[in-house]
Amino acid sequence: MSTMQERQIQDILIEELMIPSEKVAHVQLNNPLEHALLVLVKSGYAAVPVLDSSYKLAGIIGKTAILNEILGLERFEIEKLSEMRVHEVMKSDIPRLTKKENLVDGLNAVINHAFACVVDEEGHFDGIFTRRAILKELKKEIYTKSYKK
Ligand code: 4BW
Repeated sequence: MSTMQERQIQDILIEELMIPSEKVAHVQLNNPLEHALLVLVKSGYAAVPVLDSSYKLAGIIGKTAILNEILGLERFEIEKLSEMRVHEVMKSDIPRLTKKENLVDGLNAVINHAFACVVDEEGHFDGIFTRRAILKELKKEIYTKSYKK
């Protein structure tokens, strides 16, 4: 890759490609698991961000984690959906990005995750950066290169 192309990629900021918070489905720390499962099923997403009451990022929660949690020896223990809260099941060790990081930082963050959450200096949730955003940029890059040949 040429220096010119590298510079262009590093000039693309996360804030240009992220999905802003108001368009991101999310749940809150103290929501019952039942609410989280409803949001996940209705939105169609496998996992969504978890926020605290001041809109700070706390983690993410996914369908598989919820189903694993309520899986008993012989049946799903459905009653747990109303007894347990999101904070008991969510994953908090997740990649985080800031708006001013660039596409390469974003690429590193989504190698092992379908999306990375974007936060400000105080941890407030700004949005998400997805694998789809990276793939769209790579597609542009490939098309531009083919066109130049
Ligand atoms: O409802 C959907 N609309 C569209 N346009 N695409 C969807 C939808 N649901 C899934 N997809 C596609 C996307 O390409 O399937 C991919 C995997 O979805 P996921 O992970 O396993 O639910 C989607 O890839 P992506 O856009 O790169 O998104 C990666 C992950 O980011 C999703 C989901 O966990 C999260 N996500 C994306 N948009 C979101 C969101 N979470 C909450 N709110 C959003 N608006």
